[in-house]
Amino acid sequence: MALKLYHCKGARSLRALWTLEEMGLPHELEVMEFPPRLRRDGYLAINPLGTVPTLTDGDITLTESAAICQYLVDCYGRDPANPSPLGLAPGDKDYGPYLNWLHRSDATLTFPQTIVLRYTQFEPPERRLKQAAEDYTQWFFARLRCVEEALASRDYLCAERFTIADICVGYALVLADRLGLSGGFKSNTEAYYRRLIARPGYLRAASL
Ligand SMILES: N[C@@H](CCC(=O)N[C@@H](CS)C(=O)NCC(=O)O)C(=O)O
Repeated sequence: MALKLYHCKGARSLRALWTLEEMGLPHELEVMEFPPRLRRDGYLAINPLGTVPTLTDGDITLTESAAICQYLVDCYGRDPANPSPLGLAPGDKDYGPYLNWLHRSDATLTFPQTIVLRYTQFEPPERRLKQAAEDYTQWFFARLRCVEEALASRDYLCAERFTIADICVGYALVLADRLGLSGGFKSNTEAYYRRLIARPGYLRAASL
């Protein structure tokens, strides 16, 4: 096994690192200054987009955080003698919702947050856009209703257990917290978020 993760503290690469920690998979970790395209010599040769995460596994390279989580459970969590509970497979009852949450975690939940982050923190003061930040904050909370509703009668999003769907959606809640938006979580979401970030696997990943 030759897994290597390129990570920046607090970035989406936390999803991949959290999955590695939950699975107990041996890996090499490189923690870089953000943004790595400017701060880590040679990073664009590894990932031409300059984004994190990047996972390499021998000559395979992945750069999408939710895809990396799925790759890890599918390629390293399917030992019939000891399958990882973090992944679902076609044929599992909740496989459809599981895939939907994996994609939703980025395409629907972190997408509006990225605009808030950019126009409240990353741009220089003269380029910040209060209106865009407010509008996309509202957009985020409108989309977050799906999480609140899904948790009305269960502790985790699918399969009645903790999976990478929770890791991927959980990162959107971590980012919301970082953006100062967690005060807007409704009760199910708030309790879920507390449950996720109390996990030893999360705590280890977040500390690195
Ligand atoms: N859809 C990608 C997004 C990757 C991404 O945009 N990562 C951000 C950090 S959270 C980044 O590296 N930004 C730095 C840059 O754009 O230079 C994923 O989920 O991995």
